[in-house]
Amino acid sequence: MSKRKAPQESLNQGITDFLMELANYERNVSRAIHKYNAYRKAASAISRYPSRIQSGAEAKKLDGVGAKIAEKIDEFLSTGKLRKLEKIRQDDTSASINFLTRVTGIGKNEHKLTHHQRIGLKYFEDFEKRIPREEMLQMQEIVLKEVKNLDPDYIATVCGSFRRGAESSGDMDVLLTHPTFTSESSKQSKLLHKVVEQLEKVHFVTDVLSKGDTKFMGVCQLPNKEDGASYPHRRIDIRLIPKDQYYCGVLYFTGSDLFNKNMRAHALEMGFTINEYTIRPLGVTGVAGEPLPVECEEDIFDYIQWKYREPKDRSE
Ligand code: DCP
Ligand code: CA
Repeated sequence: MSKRKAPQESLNQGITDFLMELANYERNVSRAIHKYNAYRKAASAISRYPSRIQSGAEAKKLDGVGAKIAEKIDEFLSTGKLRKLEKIRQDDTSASINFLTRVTGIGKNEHKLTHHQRIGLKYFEDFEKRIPREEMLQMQEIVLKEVKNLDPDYIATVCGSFRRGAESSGDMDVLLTHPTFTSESSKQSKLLHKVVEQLEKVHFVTDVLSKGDTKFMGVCQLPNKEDGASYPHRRIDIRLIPKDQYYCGVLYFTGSDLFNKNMRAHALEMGFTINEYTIRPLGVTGVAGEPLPVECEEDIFDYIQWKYREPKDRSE
């Protein structure tokens, strides 16, 4: 059931509609709450007016309708539209914000955002920026150093577009495993939490979006530059994967997604099914068998009789 009341058709619907659209724009995009209230008040007065308004001057007699709104009403009555509104509608930012506001009520209830959404807003502009490879290299160095310091038996790989050699990346995708953690062994969530805590301790990880036993999603930042300038905050995901599934994970998270699709299609032709965790043979009936042992990425290519492709050659 809709929480909104069904709008009552009024004689001056065209005018009240454009006033409410302006009101929402002022609230959601300009964050001008007084203008928002002014437009709403005018719209409300006009919606209660019992006859069809013929001019701005007529409307101006109503409480809440000032000179500027009267001018807009004149423009609307003579041309059937409003230049200000046309401009607003063409603007991508305001269109997006209005859309988001409508869908989730973000603008209205900022205090009701989830923690994840709040961090997303806090670093909104940073997260839109891609990460130059030079910075990814520095980030990788920090992560690998801290992991190895904790326990040299850890294995960690920065995957995603970075591993494919991309000049810039959208985020940092780190995979983590440890020889004592397999799909047969009991859960070892400490293995992930220890790494996250260490990265927080050295102030590399700055915020936590979510922290599960096997998947951490968060925010990180390189230490300030020599001149004191700071780097943008970046998105980082760390996944803890059982050792026996590690290389299927590395393959999957190295991508690209197009390459993954093509490789899976080839695997199917050869009678195997590959996913983010395992490679399994398909029986004659099409039922997947037990996972095959995998010690490195090459093993997976070998099973499906595909020539090994270096990460840099995996764009498709
Ligand atoms: N992946 C996939 N299919 C998806 C999403 C992801 O196969 N629907 C795999 C391939 C991607 C990898 O996970 O390369 C990481 O996902 P990202 O979205 O982080 O993609 P990239 O790291 O390739 O690109 P970007 O530089 O934008 O982060
Ligand atoms: Ca990525």
